Amino acid sequence: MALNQDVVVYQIYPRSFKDSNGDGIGDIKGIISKLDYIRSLGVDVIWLSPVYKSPNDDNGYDISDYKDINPEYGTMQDMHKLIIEAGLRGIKIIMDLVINHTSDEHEWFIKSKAKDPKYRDYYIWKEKPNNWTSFFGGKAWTKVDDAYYLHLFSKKQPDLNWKNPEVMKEIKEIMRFWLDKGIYGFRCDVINIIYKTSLENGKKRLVLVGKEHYHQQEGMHEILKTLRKEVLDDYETFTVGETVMVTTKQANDLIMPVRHELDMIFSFSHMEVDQVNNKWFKTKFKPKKFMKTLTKWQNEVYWNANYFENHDQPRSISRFGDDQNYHDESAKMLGTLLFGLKGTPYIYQGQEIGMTNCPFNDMSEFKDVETHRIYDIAKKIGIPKNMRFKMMQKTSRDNARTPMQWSSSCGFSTTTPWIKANPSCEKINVLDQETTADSILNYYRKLIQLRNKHHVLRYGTFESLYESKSVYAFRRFDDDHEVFVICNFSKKPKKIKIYIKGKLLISNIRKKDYNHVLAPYEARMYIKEI
Ligand code: ISL
Ligand code: CA
Repeated sequence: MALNQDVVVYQIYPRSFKDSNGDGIGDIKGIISKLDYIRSLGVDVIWLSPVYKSPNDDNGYDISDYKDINPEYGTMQDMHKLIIEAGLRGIKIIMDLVINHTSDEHEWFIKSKAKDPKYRDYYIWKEKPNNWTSFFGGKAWTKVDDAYYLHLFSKKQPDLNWKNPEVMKEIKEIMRFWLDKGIYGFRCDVINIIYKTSLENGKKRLVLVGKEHYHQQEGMHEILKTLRKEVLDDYETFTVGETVMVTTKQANDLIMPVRHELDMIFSFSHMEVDQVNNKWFKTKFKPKKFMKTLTKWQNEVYWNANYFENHDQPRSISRFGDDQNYHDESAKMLGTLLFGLKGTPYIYQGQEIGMTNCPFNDMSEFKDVETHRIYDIAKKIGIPKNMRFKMMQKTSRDNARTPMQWSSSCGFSTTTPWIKANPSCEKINVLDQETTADSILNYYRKLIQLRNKHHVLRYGTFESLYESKSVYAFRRFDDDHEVFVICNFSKKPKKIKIYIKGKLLISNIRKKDYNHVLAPYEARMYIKEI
């Protein structure tokens, strides 16, 4: 396996990480000021969510200039400095490559709209729309003059036409532009939907009508092969694709060494265990389903990108743990699990201190375009007000987008932040955890050190041992060592029903005697020579 997969990645959502100039918006200088903190975690790579020029309809996932920086975040000089300063600390940076769509304010779209012959076909235009629906709900087509353009996300995010070779040329050049600046690679946004094979009507379904015409198409493989051969292979790079609705086989089709289109992919299966039909309808979290899904992906996929959080997902402790009664325990238990799995671990900003979902009180507190669109649709289909508000509280992506909690007064900015700060900062913050030996933060640091120290944790084979209603146990092994990981997902003590040998490597609960009973949300890792 290529060495570049053997890293720990930290995701930064720039808007909410650190504000350096007191305008309430996180920025690049803010990130630079926190590089020593990031280094102190022991991570190798930063994934930076978009910092490109953008009207911010979808917080930067709507790019209006791929070769410029959003002035709210700083300048190209700041970006150069970030790359250099991170490099000096041994940290590489990957950027978000959003190439399914641009902003409608991108020069290409403005010219396309004006029927400029060079640019008209950069996007997908149709005289009569088909029945496709968008990821953010509602129709996927919007009319301009006498024609409609396709947008699988918001109407300010028109889809690029990947059948046009000019689009390929442009994107190749943009990738080189950033790789030449010292960027280590890309997180490729919704990469498995970029190629639209046909624009026929889709089969009737509840969500994403039309997906059979653009999801995981052969044309996408061709594009990725070209980008690999003609750009990525000229550099030392790291790529992770965000792939929606993939199966394990489709994942392998993208990452197996023979094809090697991407180094690894983010899948969603394990994030969908607490939902019915779509993410807005949550059901009770059943740990066993979570375990079974993780095991399946561990067993079937060549190399996983392991994550429990990102900027699109509510906070993991609030979903899979207990953010009220067992905050510390469940945060550390989930960390133990994440670092016990085989693959590349991803930590989303704030996860390392156990940030939780935010108590939003009113629709006006939500900033996310998706949240508002879905709320409106829920209204249209007659879901009562308090119910649809509750849905949004639980599922909104804004739960992950509240400011990073640096101190008990938040410490993100000197002014009111662009989005509500989570009042939990009083109890959950970096400053306190820096000075508490057994904090969640220091536990994450320890997990990263252990992973770096033990080959078996990075490369060892995975084998599931036990999956009950609330206890998950598995082992990892290589030629020399065996590691056992055991996690309790419940508020109740649980008997350990399997025989575990070895020396205790890490545990989230201090005990005199590690007997055969797991405390609520207890997790342990044991190691043994073979
Ligand atoms: O939010 C989601 C996950 O529950 C998805 O519907 C999400 O929109 C999808 O995973 C694609 O996400 C990516 O592309 C979007 C952007 O809004 C997300 O922030 C980004 O991660 C469009 O660029
Ligand atoms: Ca700022």
